[in-house]
Amino acid sequence: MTAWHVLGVGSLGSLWATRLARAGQPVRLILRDSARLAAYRAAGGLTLVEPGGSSAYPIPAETANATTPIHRLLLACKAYDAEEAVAALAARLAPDAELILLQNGLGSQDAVAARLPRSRCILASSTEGAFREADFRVVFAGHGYTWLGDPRDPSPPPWLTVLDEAGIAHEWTTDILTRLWRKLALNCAINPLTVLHDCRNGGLLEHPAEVATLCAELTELLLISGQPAAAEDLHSEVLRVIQATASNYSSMHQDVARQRRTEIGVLLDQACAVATRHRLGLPHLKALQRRLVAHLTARGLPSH
Ligand code: NAD
Ligand code: KPL
Repeated sequence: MTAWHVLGVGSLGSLWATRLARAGQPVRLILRDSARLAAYRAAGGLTLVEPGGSSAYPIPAETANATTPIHRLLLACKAYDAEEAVAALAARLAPDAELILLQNGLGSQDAVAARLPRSRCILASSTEGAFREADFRVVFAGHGYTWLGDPRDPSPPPWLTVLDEAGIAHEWTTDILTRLWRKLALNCAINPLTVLHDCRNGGLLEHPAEVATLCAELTELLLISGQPAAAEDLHSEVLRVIQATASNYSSMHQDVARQRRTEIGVLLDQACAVATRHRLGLPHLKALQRRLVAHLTARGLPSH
């Protein structure tokens, strides 16, 4: 059986690793350095907390410096760490290596694929929700779906059946870029405003004009980027997501509240860069980027 190497033992990486291990799959965690490896070993494994209770999984772990070849790598770090993380592993990747990139937004996937021209990069877009309750202890907070696809090769990999066995709800799509663009637009319409208004997602119902204007500009952006399917009824879907997740804080709001770096670089920055490339004005989106950058800078957080 091919081992699943998992780099990024945070929320989503732990959620995948524990379910794969539970299904009897060989899993190996790749930790940042020997100090994290020692902390993991002291914790005795990864714990997954679900409504039915919590279970611990003593999954073997290593650092990037191990020498065994990697045939299948689940990359589950944040988008801003992705390129550097794979660079450190490049020498270990077997010629037939496949990577599953779980990063949100757009931009990091191309950067990873450009570094690894011989490897197959499968992109993912997930609506599952998980958070770290403590080190190596992850709560499965929201059931969802993971779409997987490869813009360069429409054939599904044979190991998708393993995801069924592991209870990882997923679907293979030949249109993964549409999914990723749609999610990027949703995140650009919701996440920065929740930070600037310091509110839960539902708080945006008090700013309907601001949300509507952003959705109109994002729709223009998707259309000029050749993503008409991602643009369809964007405003209605944004309102639907705001209502469905009204009591949640967006991931960007949570990052700022915890003084953590945000993924603005692969969301709003990416959207504004594409607009500039197409000579599209989009004044509200660009003003939103300036406001968010000022907000992050004032709090001592990275602005990209
Ligand atoms: P996280 O911060 O919880 O976990 C990332 C982990 O990667 C951290 O433990 C970090 O130390 C580790 N890491 C970073 N660089 C590394 C390196 N070089 N070597 C080893 N480990 C390294 O992040 P997350 O919430 O799991 O998010 C991962 C990606 O999934 C993000 O792009 C996020 O937007 C996306 N996502 C997350 C969720 C969720 O519910 N958490 C849902 C959908 C999408
Ligand atoms: O994906 C999200 C996020 O917070 O990043 C939304 C859809 C906005 C839900 O909170």
